[in-house]
Amino acid sequence: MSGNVPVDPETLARVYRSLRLIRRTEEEIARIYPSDKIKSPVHLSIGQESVSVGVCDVLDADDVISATYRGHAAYLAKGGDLNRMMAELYGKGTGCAAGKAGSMHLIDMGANVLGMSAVVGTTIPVAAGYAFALGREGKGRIAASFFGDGATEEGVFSETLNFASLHKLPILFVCENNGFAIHSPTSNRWATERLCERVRTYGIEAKELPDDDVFAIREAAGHAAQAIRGGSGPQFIECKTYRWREHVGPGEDYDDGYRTRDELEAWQARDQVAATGAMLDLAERQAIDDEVEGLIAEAVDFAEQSPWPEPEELYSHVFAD
Ligand SMILES: Cc1ncc(C[n+]2csc(CCOP(=O)(O)OP(=O)(O)O)c2C)c(N)n1
Repeated sequence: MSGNVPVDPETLARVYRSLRLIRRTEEEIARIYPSDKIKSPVHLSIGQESVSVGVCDVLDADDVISATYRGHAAYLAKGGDLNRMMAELYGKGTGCAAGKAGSMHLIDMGANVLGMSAVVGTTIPVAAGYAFALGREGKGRIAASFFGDGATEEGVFSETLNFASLHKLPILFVCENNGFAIHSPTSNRWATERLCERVRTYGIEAKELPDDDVFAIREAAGHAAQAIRGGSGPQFIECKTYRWREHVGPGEDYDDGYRTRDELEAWQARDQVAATGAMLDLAERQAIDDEVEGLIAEAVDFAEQSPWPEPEELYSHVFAD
Protein backbone atom coordinates (compact mmCIF):
# COMPACT_ATOMS: atom_id res chain seq x y z
CA MET A 1 0.00 0.00 0.00
CA SER A 2 1.12 3.53 -0.62
CA GLY A 3 -0.01 5.20 2.58
CA ASN A 4 1.83 5.57 5.85
CA VAL A 5 -1.15 6.16 8.09
CA PRO A 6 -0.61 4.35 11.43
CA VAL A 7 -3.43 1.96 12.26
CA ASP A 8 -4.35 0.04 15.42
CA PRO A 9 -4.91 -3.74 15.23
CA GLU A 10 -8.68 -3.57 15.85
CA THR A 11 -9.20 -1.05 13.07
CA LEU A 12 -7.03 -3.09 10.71
CA ALA A 13 -9.04 -6.26 11.37
CA ARG A 14 -12.39 -4.46 11.05
CA VAL A 15 -11.35 -2.71 7.80
CA TYR A 16 -9.99 -5.93 6.29
CA ARG A 17 -13.15 -7.83 7.22
CA SER A 18 -15.33 -5.22 5.54
CA LEU A 19 -13.15 -5.08 2.39
CA ARG A 20 -13.03 -8.86 2.18
CA LEU A 21 -16.78 -9.26 2.72
CA ILE A 22 -17.56 -6.86 -0.13
CA ARG A 23 -14.95 -8.34 -2.51
CA ARG A 24 -15.99 -11.94 -1.91
CA THR A 25 -19.72 -11.14 -2.03
CA GLU A 26 -19.31 -9.49 -5.42
CA GLU A 27 -17.08 -12.28 -6.73
CA GLU A 28 -19.82 -14.71 -5.69
CA ILE A 29 -22.45 -12.54 -7.44
CA ALA A 30 -20.29 -12.64 -10.60
CA ARG A 31 -20.00 -16.43 -10.31
CA ILE A 32 -23.76 -16.95 -9.88
CA TYR A 33 -24.82 -14.33 -12.45
CA PRO A 34 -24.60 -16.48 -15.63
CA SER A 35 -27.05 -19.00 -14.07
CA ASP A 36 -29.80 -16.35 -14.42
CA LYS A 37 -30.79 -16.80 -10.78
CA ILE A 38 -29.92 -13.14 -10.21
CA LYS A 39 -32.74 -11.21 -11.81
CA SER A 40 -31.31 -7.70 -12.01
CA PRO A 41 -28.34 -6.06 -13.73
CA VAL A 42 -25.33 -5.78 -11.44
CA HIS A 43 -22.81 -2.93 -11.31
CA LEU A 44 -19.87 -4.34 -9.40
CA SER A 45 -17.55 -2.25 -7.20
CA ILE A 46 -14.71 -4.76 -7.32
CA GLY A 47 -11.55 -2.64 -7.05
CA GLN A 48 -13.41 0.32 -5.54
CA GLU A 49 -14.26 -1.15 -2.12
CA SER A 50 -11.81 0.98 -0.13
CA VAL A 51 -13.79 4.18 -0.70
CA SER A 52 -16.95 2.86 0.97
CA VAL A 53 -15.02 1.03 3.66
CA GLY A 54 -12.68 3.91 4.52
CA VAL A 55 -15.56 6.38 4.81
CA CYS A 56 -18.13 4.16 6.54
CA ASP A 57 -15.59 3.07 9.13
CA VAL A 58 -15.60 6.58 10.63
CA LEU A 59 -19.39 6.99 10.56
CA ASP A 60 -21.56 6.19 13.55
CA ALA A 61 -24.34 3.61 13.30
CA ASP A 62 -26.99 6.35 13.32
CA ASP A 63 -25.30 8.39 10.58
CA VAL A 64 -26.92 8.02 7.18
CA ILE A 65 -25.54 7.23 3.73
CA SER A 66 -26.78 7.47 0.17
CA ALA A 67 -25.15 5.74 -2.78
CA THR A 68 -25.82 4.72 -6.37
CA TYR A 69 -26.74 1.74 -8.57
CA ARG A 70 -23.09 0.65 -7.95
CA GLY A 71 -24.04 0.38 -4.30
CA HIS A 72 -23.22 -3.10 -2.94
CA ALA A 73 -20.01 -1.79 -1.33
CA ALA A 74 -21.56 1.20 0.43
CA TYR A 75 -24.57 -0.87 1.57
CA LEU A 76 -22.37 -3.57 3.10
CA ALA A 77 -19.76 -1.17 4.49
CA LYS A 78 -22.52 0.69 6.37
CA GLY A 79 -23.80 -2.58 7.83
CA GLY A 80 -26.69 -3.32 5.46
CA ASP A 81 -28.13 -6.83 5.82
CA LEU A 82 -26.32 -9.24 3.47
CA ASN A 83 -29.08 -11.87 3.37
CA ARG A 84 -31.67 -9.32 2.34
CA MET A 85 -29.32 -7.80 -0.25
CA MET A 86 -28.73 -11.17 -1.88
CA ALA A 87 -32.46 -11.97 -1.82
CA GLU A 88 -33.12 -8.61 -3.49
CA LEU A 89 -30.75 -9.51 -6.33
CA TYR A 90 -32.67 -12.80 -6.73
CA GLY A 91 -35.98 -10.88 -6.83
CA LYS A 92 -37.28 -12.70 -3.77
CA GLY A 93 -39.97 -11.39 -1.41
CA THR A 94 -37.49 -11.33 1.50
CA GLY A 95 -35.24 -8.86 -0.35
CA CYS A 96 -34.40 -5.48 1.15
CA ALA A 97 -36.86 -3.85 -1.30
CA ALA A 98 -39.29 -6.79 -1.22
CA GLY A 99 -37.79 -8.19 -4.43
CA LYS A 100 -39.17 -5.36 -6.54
CA ALA A 101 -36.06 -3.29 -7.11
CA GLY A 102 -32.92 -5.36 -7.59
CA SER A 103 -29.26 -4.53 -7.21
CA MET A 104 -29.54 -0.89 -8.30
CA HIS A 105 -32.05 0.06 -5.59
CA LEU A 106 -30.73 -1.30 -2.32
CA ILE A 107 -32.09 0.09 0.93
CA ASP A 108 -31.75 -0.77 4.62
CA MET A 109 -33.18 1.91 6.86
CA GLY A 110 -32.29 -0.20 9.92
CA ALA A 111 -28.64 0.45 9.05
CA ASN A 112 -29.41 4.02 7.87
CA VAL A 113 -28.76 3.16 4.22
CA LEU A 114 -31.09 5.34 2.14
CA GLY A 115 -32.65 3.94 -1.05
CA MET A 116 -30.33 3.92 -4.06
CA SER A 117 -31.26 4.81 -7.63
CA ALA A 118 -30.40 3.89 -11.21
CA VAL A 119 -30.69 7.52 -12.27
CA VAL A 120 -27.28 9.19 -12.13
CA GLY A 121 -26.95 11.99 -9.56
CA THR A 122 -30.42 11.68 -8.05
CA THR A 123 -29.40 10.43 -4.62
CA ILE A 124 -27.14 13.46 -3.99
CA PRO A 125 -30.03 15.89 -3.26
CA VAL A 126 -31.90 13.15 -1.40
CA ALA A 127 -28.95 12.85 0.97
CA ALA A 128 -28.81 16.64 1.32
CA GLY A 129 -32.51 16.69 2.17
CA TYR A 130 -31.89 14.06 4.81
CA ALA A 131 -28.92 16.08 6.11
CA PHE A 132 -31.20 19.11 6.35
CA ALA A 133 -33.51 17.09 8.60
CA LEU A 134 -30.55 15.78 10.63
CA GLY A 135 -29.35 19.35 11.18
CA ARG A 136 -32.78 20.36 12.47
CA GLU A 137 -32.88 17.27 14.68
CA GLY A 138 -29.71 18.59 16.35
CA LYS A 139 -28.33 15.29 17.64
CA GLY A 140 -25.00 15.50 15.80
CA ARG A 141 -25.85 12.88 13.16
CA ILE A 142 -24.44 13.40 9.68
CA ALA A 143 -25.08 12.12 6.16
CA ALA A 144 -22.54 10.86 3.61
CA SER A 145 -23.37 10.77 -0.08
CA PHE A 146 -21.40 8.51 -2.47
CA PHE A 147 -21.50 9.17 -6.23
CA GLY A 148 -19.34 8.70 -9.32
CA ASP A 149 -17.36 11.22 -11.36
CA GLY A 150 -20.12 11.15 -14.00
CA ALA A 151 -22.68 12.32 -11.46
CA THR A 152 -20.77 15.58 -10.98
CA GLU A 153 -21.87 16.57 -14.50
CA GLU A 154 -25.53 16.53 -13.52
CA GLY A 155 -27.02 19.95 -12.77
CA VAL A 156 -28.38 18.67 -9.49
CA PHE A 157 -24.83 18.12 -8.23
CA SER A 158 -24.06 21.86 -8.43
CA GLU A 159 -27.49 22.81 -7.13
CA THR A 160 -26.99 20.55 -4.13
CA LEU A 161 -23.49 21.85 -3.35
CA ASN A 162 -24.80 25.40 -3.34
CA PHE A 163 -27.80 24.60 -1.14
CA ALA A 164 -25.75 22.46 1.25
CA SER A 165 -23.09 25.13 1.67
CA LEU A 166 -25.61 27.96 2.05
CA HIS A 167 -27.46 26.08 4.80
CA LYS A 168 -24.34 24.50 6.35
CA LEU A 169 -25.81 21.04 6.08
CA PRO A 170 -24.10 18.19 7.96
CA ILE A 171 -23.11 16.22 4.87
CA LEU A 172 -19.96 14.61 3.52
CA PHE A 173 -19.87 14.39 -0.27
CA VAL A 174 -17.75 11.49 -1.52
CA CYS A 175 -16.86 11.34 -5.21
CA GLU A 176 -15.68 7.87 -6.28
CA ASN A 177 -13.65 8.99 -9.27
CA ASN A 178 -12.99 5.77 -11.21
CA GLY A 179 -12.08 7.79 -14.31
CA PHE A 180 -14.99 6.66 -16.50
CA ALA A 181 -18.70 7.24 -17.05
CA ILE A 182 -19.50 3.93 -18.74
CA HIS A 183 -16.79 4.08 -21.47
CA SER A 184 -16.02 7.84 -21.50
CA PRO A 185 -12.91 9.00 -19.64
CA THR A 186 -13.05 12.22 -17.64
CA SER A 187 -10.56 13.77 -20.12
CA ASN A 188 -13.31 13.62 -22.79
CA ARG A 189 -15.96 15.05 -20.48
CA TRP A 190 -14.38 17.59 -18.15
CA ALA A 191 -12.96 20.96 -19.25
CA THR A 192 -10.45 20.57 -16.39
CA GLU A 193 -9.67 17.67 -14.08
CA ARG A 194 -9.69 20.05 -11.11
CA LEU A 195 -12.93 18.87 -9.53
CA CYS A 196 -11.99 19.92 -5.99
CA GLU A 197 -11.19 23.42 -7.20
CA ARG A 198 -14.70 23.66 -8.69
CA VAL A 199 -16.21 22.42 -5.42
CA ARG A 200 -14.28 24.99 -3.35
CA THR A 201 -15.98 27.83 -5.22
CA TYR A 202 -19.12 26.90 -3.27
CA GLY A 203 -17.27 27.53 -0.03
CA ILE A 204 -16.89 23.81 0.65
CA GLU A 205 -13.59 22.32 1.83
CA ALA A 206 -12.49 19.67 -0.64
CA LYS A 207 -9.69 17.12 -0.46
CA GLU A 208 -8.38 15.06 -3.36
CA LEU A 209 -6.98 11.61 -2.61
CA PRO A 210 -4.63 10.43 -5.35
CA ASP A 211 -5.33 6.72 -4.97
CA ASP A 212 -7.50 4.20 -3.14
CA ASP A 213 -5.39 3.72 0.00
CA VAL A 214 -8.05 2.68 2.49
CA PHE A 215 -6.38 4.19 5.55
CA ALA A 216 -5.70 7.50 3.82
CA ILE A 217 -9.37 7.62 2.82
CA ARG A 218 -10.39 6.68 6.35
CA GLU A 219 -8.21 9.43 7.82
CA ALA A 220 -9.51 12.09 5.42
CA ALA A 221 -13.11 11.03 6.05
CA GLY A 222 -12.47 11.08 9.80
CA HIS A 223 -11.22 14.68 9.70
CA ALA A 224 -14.12 15.70 7.47
CA ALA A 225 -16.72 14.00 9.68
CA GLN A 226 -15.25 15.65 12.78
CA ALA A 227 -15.39 19.07 11.13
CA ILE A 228 -19.00 18.50 10.06
CA ARG A 229 -19.99 17.45 13.58
CA GLY A 230 -18.30 20.62 14.80
CA GLY A 231 -20.58 22.73 12.60
CA SER A 232 -18.39 23.32 9.51
CA GLY A 233 -21.18 22.51 7.07
CA PRO A 234 -20.50 20.24 4.12
CA GLN A 235 -17.14 18.69 3.30
CA PHE A 236 -16.04 16.99 0.09
CA ILE A 237 -13.55 14.26 -0.69
CA GLU A 238 -12.62 12.99 -4.13
CA CYS A 239 -11.13 9.48 -4.12
CA LYS A 240 -9.33 8.26 -7.22
CA THR A 241 -10.11 4.59 -7.72
CA TYR A 242 -10.58 2.02 -10.49
CA ARG A 243 -13.44 -0.26 -11.59
CA TRP A 244 -11.92 -3.66 -12.38
CA ARG A 245 -14.96 -5.19 -14.08
CA GLU A 246 -17.18 -3.97 -16.93
CA HIS A 247 -19.58 -1.07 -16.29
CA VAL A 248 -22.53 -3.42 -15.84
CA GLY A 249 -22.36 -7.17 -15.58
CA PRO A 250 -19.98 -9.73 -14.11
CA GLY A 251 -17.27 -9.76 -16.80
CA GLU A 252 -14.25 -7.75 -17.94
CA ASP A 253 -14.13 -5.35 -20.87
CA TYR A 254 -10.45 -4.82 -21.66
CA ASP A 255 -11.05 -5.83 -25.30
CA ASP A 256 -13.61 -3.06 -25.85
CA GLY A 257 -10.88 -0.57 -26.75
CA TYR A 258 -11.56 2.19 -24.23
CA ARG A 259 -8.95 1.19 -21.64
CA THR A 260 -6.03 -1.16 -21.30
CA ARG A 261 -5.20 -4.11 -19.12
CA ASP A 262 -1.93 -2.33 -18.17
CA GLU A 263 -4.03 0.33 -16.46
CA LEU A 264 -5.87 -2.37 -14.51
CA GLU A 265 -2.66 -4.10 -13.49
CA ALA A 266 -1.26 -0.91 -11.98
CA TRP A 267 -4.31 -0.74 -9.67
CA GLN A 268 -4.33 -4.46 -8.96
CA ALA A 269 -0.71 -4.24 -7.80
CA ARG A 270 -1.95 -2.10 -4.92
CA ASP A 271 -5.14 -4.08 -4.23
CA GLN A 272 -6.40 -2.89 -0.85
CA VAL A 273 -8.00 -6.21 0.09
CA ALA A 274 -4.72 -8.05 -0.38
CA ALA A 275 -2.66 -5.23 1.14
CA THR A 276 -4.67 -5.02 4.37
CA GLY A 277 -4.89 -8.82 4.57
CA ALA A 278 -1.09 -9.05 4.34
CA MET A 279 -0.78 -6.77 7.37
CA LEU A 280 -2.68 -9.26 9.54
CA ASP A 281 -1.44 -12.24 11.43
CA LEU A 282 -2.12 -15.34 9.30
CA ALA A 283 -4.41 -17.07 11.80
CA GLU A 284 -6.48 -13.93 12.36
CA ARG A 285 -6.80 -13.41 8.63
CA GLN A 286 -7.89 -17.02 8.12
CA ALA A 287 -10.54 -16.68 10.83
CA ILE A 288 -11.95 -13.57 9.13
CA ASP A 289 -11.90 -15.24 5.71
CA ASP A 290 -13.74 -18.28 7.11
CA GLU A 291 -16.34 -16.10 8.78
CA VAL A 292 -16.88 -14.14 5.55
CA GLU A 293 -17.29 -17.32 3.48
CA GLY A 294 -19.85 -18.57 6.00
CA LEU A 295 -21.85 -15.34 5.81
CA ILE A 296 -21.89 -15.38 2.00
CA ALA A 297 -22.91 -19.04 1.81
CA GLU A 298 -25.71 -18.30 4.28
CA ALA A 299 -26.86 -15.30 2.21
CA VAL A 300 -26.92 -17.27 -1.04
CA ASP A 301 -28.83 -20.06 0.68
CA PHE A 302 -31.27 -17.53 2.15
CA ALA A 303 -31.86 -16.01 -1.29
CA GLU A 304 -32.32 -19.39 -2.97
CA GLN A 305 -34.70 -20.74 -0.31
CA SER A 306 -36.77 -17.55 -0.04
CA PRO A 307 -40.20 -17.38 -1.69
CA TRP A 308 -41.06 -15.19 -4.65
CA PRO A 309 -43.18 -12.14 -3.81
CA GLU A 310 -46.91 -12.93 -3.74
CA PRO A 311 -48.82 -11.66 -6.82
CA GLU A 312 -50.97 -9.39 -4.64
CA GLU A 313 -47.75 -7.65 -3.51
CA LEU A 314 -47.63 -6.04 -6.96
CA TYR A 315 -49.78 -3.14 -5.79
CA SER A 316 -48.20 -2.58 -2.38
CA HIS A 317 -45.55 0.13 -1.89
CA VAL A 318 -46.92 2.08 -4.85
CA PHE A 319 -48.37 4.86 -2.70
CA ALA A 320 -47.46 5.79 0.88
CA ASP A 321 -49.87 4.24 3.38
C1 LIG B 1 -29.65 10.84 -15.54
C2 LIG B 1 -28.97 9.68 -16.19
N1 LIG B 1 -28.24 9.89 -17.30
C3 LIG B 1 -27.62 8.85 -17.90
C4 LIG B 1 -27.73 7.58 -17.38
C5 LIG B 1 -26.99 6.43 -18.05
N2 LIG B 1 -25.83 6.06 -17.23
C6 LIG B 1 -25.90 5.03 -16.39
S1 LIG B 1 -24.49 4.84 -15.53
C7 LIG B 1 -23.76 6.15 -16.29
C8 LIG B 1 -22.34 6.55 -15.96
C9 LIG B 1 -22.20 7.23 -14.65
O1 LIG B 1 -20.85 7.30 -14.31
P1 LIG B 1 -20.36 7.64 -12.87
O2 LIG B 1 -21.27 8.62 -12.22
O3 LIG B 1 -18.93 8.02 -12.97
O4 LIG B 1 -20.51 6.28 -12.05
P2 LIG B 1 -19.87 4.84 -12.25
O5 LIG B 1 -20.83 4.05 -13.12
O6 LIG B 1 -18.52 5.01 -12.85
O7 LIG B 1 -19.83 4.25 -10.88
C10 LIG B 1 -24.63 6.73 -17.20
C11 LIG B 1 -24.29 7.89 -18.05
C12 LIG B 1 -28.52 7.39 -16.24
N3 LIG B 1 -28.67 6.19 -15.66
N4 LIG B 1 -29.11 8.45 -15.63
